Amino acid sequence: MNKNSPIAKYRLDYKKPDFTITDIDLDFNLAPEITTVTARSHIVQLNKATNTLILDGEDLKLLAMNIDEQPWQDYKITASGIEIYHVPSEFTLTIVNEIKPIDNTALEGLYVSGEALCTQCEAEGFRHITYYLDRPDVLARFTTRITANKNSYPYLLSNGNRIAQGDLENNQHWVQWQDPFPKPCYLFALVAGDFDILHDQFITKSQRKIDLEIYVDKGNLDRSHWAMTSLKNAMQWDEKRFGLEYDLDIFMIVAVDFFNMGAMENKGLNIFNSKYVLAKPETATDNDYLGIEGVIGHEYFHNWTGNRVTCRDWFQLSLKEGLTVFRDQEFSADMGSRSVKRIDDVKILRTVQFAEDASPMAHPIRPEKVIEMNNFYTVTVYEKGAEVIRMLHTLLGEEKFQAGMRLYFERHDGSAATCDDFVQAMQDASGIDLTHFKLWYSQSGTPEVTVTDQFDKLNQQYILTVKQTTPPTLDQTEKQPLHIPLDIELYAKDGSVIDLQYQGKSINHVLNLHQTEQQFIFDHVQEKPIIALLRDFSAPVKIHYDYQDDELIFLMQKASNAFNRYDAAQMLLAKYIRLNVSYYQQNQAMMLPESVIDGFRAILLSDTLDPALIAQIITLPSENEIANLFAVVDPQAIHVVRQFLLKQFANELYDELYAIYRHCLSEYRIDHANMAKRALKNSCLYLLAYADNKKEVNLLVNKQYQHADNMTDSLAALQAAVMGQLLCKDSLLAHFDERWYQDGLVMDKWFILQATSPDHALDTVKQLLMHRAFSLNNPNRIRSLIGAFVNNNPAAFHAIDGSGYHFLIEILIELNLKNPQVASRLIDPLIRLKRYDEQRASLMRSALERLLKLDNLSNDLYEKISKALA
Ligand code: 0A1
Ligand code: ZN
Repeated sequence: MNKNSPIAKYRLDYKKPDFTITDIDLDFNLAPEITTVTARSHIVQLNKATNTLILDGEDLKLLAMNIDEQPWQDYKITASGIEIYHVPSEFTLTIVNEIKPIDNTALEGLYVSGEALCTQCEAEGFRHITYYLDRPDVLARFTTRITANKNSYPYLLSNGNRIAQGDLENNQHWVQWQDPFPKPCYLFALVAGDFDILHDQFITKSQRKIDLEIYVDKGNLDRSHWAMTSLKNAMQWDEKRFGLEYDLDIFMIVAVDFFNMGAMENKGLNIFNSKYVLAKPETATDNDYLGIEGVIGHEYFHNWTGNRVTCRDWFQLSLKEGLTVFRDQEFSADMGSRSVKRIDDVKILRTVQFAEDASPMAHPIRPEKVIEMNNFYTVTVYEKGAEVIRMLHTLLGEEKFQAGMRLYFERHDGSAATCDDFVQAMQDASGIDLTHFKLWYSQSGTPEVTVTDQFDKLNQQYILTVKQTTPPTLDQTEKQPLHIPLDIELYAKDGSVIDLQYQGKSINHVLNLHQTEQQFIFDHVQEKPIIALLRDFSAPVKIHYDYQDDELIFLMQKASNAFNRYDAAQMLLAKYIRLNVSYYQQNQAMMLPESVIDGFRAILLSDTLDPALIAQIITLPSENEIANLFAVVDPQAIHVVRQFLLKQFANELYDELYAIYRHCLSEYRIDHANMAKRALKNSCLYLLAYADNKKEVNLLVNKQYQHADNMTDSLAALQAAVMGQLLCKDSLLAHFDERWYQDGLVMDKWFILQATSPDHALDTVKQLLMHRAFSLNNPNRIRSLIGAFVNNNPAAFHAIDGSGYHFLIEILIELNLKNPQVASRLIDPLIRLKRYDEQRASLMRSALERLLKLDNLSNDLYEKISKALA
């Protein structure tokens, strides 16, 4: 951590390691205050030109060093590790060092979570445990022996299989683990603590019996069953869809309360943020259940895509993350509603990833230059990375895509690979030329595709002209045309689908865009068709086409693709949002035509559509989604316009919303059909909360809250009360607090609601910093109170007096030292100053300049601030 000399690394500077480590024996003598680590590594020289071994290490106290069992003094400790001179070409290195888990508030390396000790080593956490070649292309076989107090730490866990254990004097005991699969050190894990354990088994397709164990805090066993169900579903799905079987005899998941991210795929011993494990109907919403299913799947799928084949260097992160997100998305789609899942994923991409492209942190899915690797666990690497894999899947089709996967494993199993290796396997297995497609890995930014059309009645031809351009991003000014798969469909006025053909041949509905401008001609088209563009969001692009309102209403009702229906509704709303923002800015009255309301009414009353899809269509875009429609964002105007639209919908559709609400009341079950009904019911309730008929709605909301037997319904009622500023708001908030204040995960929901409330949110957030359930040491609490405020309450955060920025700076000053990773995620909304008017931009700039002057500014924050101020 040094603001004056953070060293950037470049992808193109990759060099093979000079040495490798084939085997490592770790021995931990565990205690929270001081842990002693003894590491015995078998080291082999790879580059004959050097006999200096350079190991990474941070915050370590070296106690002893031996080479081939002899004390070794020929070394120097440096700022980033240790240099050991004149080493032999093959030898055993023994290092003994001390670490202090209790002081580790950054939650990287070995740290204390509640009563337990646990590790987080991705990306570069292992260097906080011992001196090592902390890079993903060094793969070693690990054995780990852990000694600790038996009362405080009855369970001692690490990767692989338990091979020995025993008791010692003074209430100490030990366990030894062996992982037969060579792995990079970022996949190392250790957990010590006292837990309740849920046991189960899975029989693989080749009839191997796998023990499944989920470790949770004592008393939480009744919240671990859904995670186990999800795990078994994931194991089965990976066998069926990808032909991939689990490889060890045991698979463990540990839930911890203090975790910087969602979860971690350590070999055989996944460590999870408890948010993505614990669920029971009283405490978890339907979305929590879906989140758990997705993250359990994600980490499990990493066993092949990430662990068996890992990354050569961290610039290749999307090799494992983009692919694994694609796999978890497909898993969730196969388990539930494919179209609803697709829309949810697209929403995240359009809201958060498009915003990242428009920010100073814009980068390709395979970054070129990195100061702090932890800053690159981004929506671009993950979600856009998954879109790139999805485009490959669209271009190849399932069968060839799976052939590509098989070839990829055949070539790279047990080794560290690159994104190029992956695309090469896809190309070789399919015979499809992917040379141009590879540009998606190196070009950043959101491509814009503009479509114009022409109907030639005389020749019965429909002609599409498609142009593409990618606006410059901060990291890259020059852009080239990409290979974009554009999935389309044409409709006649009666709703029938028009066959795509040209000169007697049928044309595939996925058009291949390669050039800045291309034309596509369709024959035998008898009338001007209505076009559905970007079916299923076939590419991560912005699309422009001059739709008329009636065409969008037609697509909302008739498009065969659910995403297109949803998207047509979004485009219709976007049109009137833009218009009303400019009306508002010019002090004119806002308006929404009756025909638009009628279009939504028809969707609401449809008895053929999936209720969850209806819920998505009638949910207005968030203020952040709306912000992406504008080059210069006016958060105040966006807020007012959105509130206006909510009110219009609520009042105009009041009777229908009420009726559908009642129609959807049903007994609580956890299955997708039941969840879908609940989603629609609660979307209706949410809209109703904005109606003028406050009295009636207040009764309805209050009643739902009082009678709810599950968190989805209680929280939906509470949300309606807060967002609609209903009379019952304060009493319900107080009741919720009293009932749940001891349960951090539940209180997170309560914090989020108040942080995103339209009413005096900043004052409330400041007060809640002192709440009994809040702690600035716990990343989940920080994200739900402070993160929700700065990210999801843009009108309040961007208050024109700068109070939101000032508040964030104070918090960041504290977190910069405590937990740089969490601080660095919180700063994102502040570095986007170029998206705002001059007054806000200058306030944001001075806030950032203040931070830049800090002593001990972390590399994490430095990287982002320096880009923002450049
Ligand atoms: N590989 C994990 C994500 C992860 C990354 C970094 C972490 O700590 C800095 C923790 C987890 C995943 O993709 O799930
Ligand atoms: Zn992952």
